[in-house]
Amino acid sequence: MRQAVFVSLMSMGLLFANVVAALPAPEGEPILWVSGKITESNSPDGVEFDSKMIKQLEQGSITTHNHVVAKALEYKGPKLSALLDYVGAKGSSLKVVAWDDYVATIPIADIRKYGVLLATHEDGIKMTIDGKGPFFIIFPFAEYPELDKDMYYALSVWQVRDLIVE
Ligand SMILES: Nc1nc2c(c(=O)[nH]1)N[C@H]1C(S)=C(S)[C@@H](COP(=O)(O)O)O[C@H]1N2
Ligand SMILES: [Mo]
Repeated sequence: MRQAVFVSLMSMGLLFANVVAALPAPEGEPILWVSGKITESNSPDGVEFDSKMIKQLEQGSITTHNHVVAKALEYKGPKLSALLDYVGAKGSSLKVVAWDDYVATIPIADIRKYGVLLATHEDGIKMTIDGKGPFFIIFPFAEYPELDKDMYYALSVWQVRDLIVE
């Protein structure tokens, strides 16, 4: 009996450890805040990222023009799908909030289908907040002509600050 109680307490403990599934806290200054329908956390509101955590995510590259820049430039940064997997995203859309309080909501199916990036670099140069940084949502416009419409331009958020899984 006593052993059974001990075993069930142990498994409850393990279960609890699984539920809170704490990710390491950022060592540096947080630069991106992710919240909403996610299973992982490293802060009361969700997952905070510093630049080191951002670099550890699977990176991608997209060379494309966009509605702002006619010339094709190479964008690099974490794949948004890798970030969604890291935080344990359970929703179907991603609300993106910029430092200028601009808000856009991207279907997660589009993020996966088009390999959308949370770009940090443009032609090898790190984007800063006085430009399109620290993060610029990049769709592969050059590769998929069907993206060339207002909806996807409006989803190309720059100066990204918060991501909320809905
Ligand atoms: N941070 C931020 N990103 C944004 C916007 C904005 O106002 N702030 N406008 C969006 C909209 S509605 C469009 S159509 C394009 C506009 O880009 P442009 O005005 O540079 O052509 O960027 C998108 N990304
Ligand atoms: Mo727009």
